[in-house]
Amino acid sequence: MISTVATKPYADQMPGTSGLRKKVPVFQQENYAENFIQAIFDSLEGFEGKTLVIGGDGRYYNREVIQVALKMAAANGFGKVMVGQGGILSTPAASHVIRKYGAFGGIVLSASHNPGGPTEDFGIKYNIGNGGPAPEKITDAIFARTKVIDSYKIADVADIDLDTVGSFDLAGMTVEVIDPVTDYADLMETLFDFPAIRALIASGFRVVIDSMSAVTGPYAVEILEKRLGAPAGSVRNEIPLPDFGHHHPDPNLVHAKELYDDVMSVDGPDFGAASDGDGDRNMIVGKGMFVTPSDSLAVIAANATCAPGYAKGIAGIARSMPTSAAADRVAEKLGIGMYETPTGWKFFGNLMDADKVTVCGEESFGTGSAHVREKDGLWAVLFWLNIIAARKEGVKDIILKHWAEYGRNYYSRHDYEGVDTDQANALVSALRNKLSTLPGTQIGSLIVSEADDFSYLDPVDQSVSRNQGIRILFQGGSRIVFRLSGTGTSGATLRLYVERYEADAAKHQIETQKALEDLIGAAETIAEIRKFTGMNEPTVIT
Ligand code: VG1
Ligand code: CO
Repeated sequence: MISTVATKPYADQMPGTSGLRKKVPVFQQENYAENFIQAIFDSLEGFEGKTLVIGGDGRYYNREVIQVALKMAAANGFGKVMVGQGGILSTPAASHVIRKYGAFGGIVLSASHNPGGPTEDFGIKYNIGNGGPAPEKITDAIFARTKVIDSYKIADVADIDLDTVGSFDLAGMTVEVIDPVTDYADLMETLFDFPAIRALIASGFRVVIDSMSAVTGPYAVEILEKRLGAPAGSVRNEIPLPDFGHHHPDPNLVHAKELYDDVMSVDGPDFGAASDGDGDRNMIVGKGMFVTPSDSLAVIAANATCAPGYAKGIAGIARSMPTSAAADRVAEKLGIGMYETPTGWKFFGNLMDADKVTVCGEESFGTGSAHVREKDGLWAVLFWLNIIAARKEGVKDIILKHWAEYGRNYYSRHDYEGVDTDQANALVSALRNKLSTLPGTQIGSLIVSEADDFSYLDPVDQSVSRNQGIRILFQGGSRIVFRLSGTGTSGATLRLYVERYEADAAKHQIETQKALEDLIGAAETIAEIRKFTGMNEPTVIT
């Protein structure tokens, strides 16, 4: 009943910022998914008889790979697999299920904010027993294994019915198909003041969530409409579709523009939010105010005690290096630890496990806390609603007061997508070569104070991650950062992150791109982006 199937390695199965992501046709090559899944199992020890969690964001190819993963888990000796009904589990919900049921680990099938469909993206990620993405030590081992793999194990049995909740036998292993929403919704109720949010909504405060035809729909309907009493229809695009209804499920000002325009319109809702494909990202828009993810982290940290789950205060804050320093000022004021990590949620896990930090955030629309070990889109939305209900103020007032108290970190990210990979690498090496000569250089009125390639020493396990992004710091606290994306599936994406601190409240209303103009100009002077990319402008500005 168990077969060992001969296979040949693929050379390109290196996990990126968040798992292995490729176009669907790449995954459809013979044994491609099987090889990677077997490489995961071969890199783990001691899972015999233990539980594995499997779920995905419902995108095209999700169900097929889940069936394969179930049969391979059985053949490799897992005792039980918990899988979301319909193959659905948002990334934060998967993290929670792993933790709640003490599972050995989990396989999350998602390409997150990348489009889905027969010619679009798919992804596989392994999460460890703490519920978080596998650290580099494990992803490196998985990659090494993919390069030499010569066989995989699979049970020769019929497919499991993924649509019926219940327990099934699969070649001696138990498969438990679980409701994907309830555990997660229950967890949210323990963290936030649901009665206060319900009262806010009942008073006429209008909330809209755009699930972008991706995984958060069922979660948002259950929580916002059923448990918090928002009118039916408050959750838009609430049915997860394999191709996300051709949406690009990336919640930002470009791809969630419709929602943004609606909230900004005269009789639009008071509060709008959107999530990405797998439900770990969030975008927050209030009347007259778009909240940058970096500011969102700072505001959540500063107001954390409004929420029952955080009433005792937070232990510390962590942010990815390119995320603005807005949260640093909050940590300073609260007298708690502040950690700067490389990009990618996997770097926060150790800090949370060691109780060094409670809330974490990334500029890429990711915020979360130690309630799970992934970033969590709906969690951020509920946190904002809780803060609004507690402070009895709207988003705009909260943000303006925050800036008045802490100063404003003007912030923007410019993405250059679809750049030729060699050209992108050439740009980065040219930058690296001139790093030591930059300090002291004057560009316009800006003077470079420091320039380096970010390297991180994990304070918990002492592991070191190098080459995590080039930072150019200017006198006065402004900075620009360059790095190449590790989640794309075609060509290279260059990300330029730009930040300027402004203490003076009289200067907090400048249009962001204008406020950052000189830094954007300096980035071009230093990195010659136009020359290397052949592009005059970024493809996406957030
Ligand atoms: C991007 C973001 C990063 C995020 C990662 C995964 O990575 O910049 O902050 O953690 O996506 O998010 P990169 O390497 O492309 O810059 V998700 O929602 O795609 O799991
Ligand atoms: Co995501």
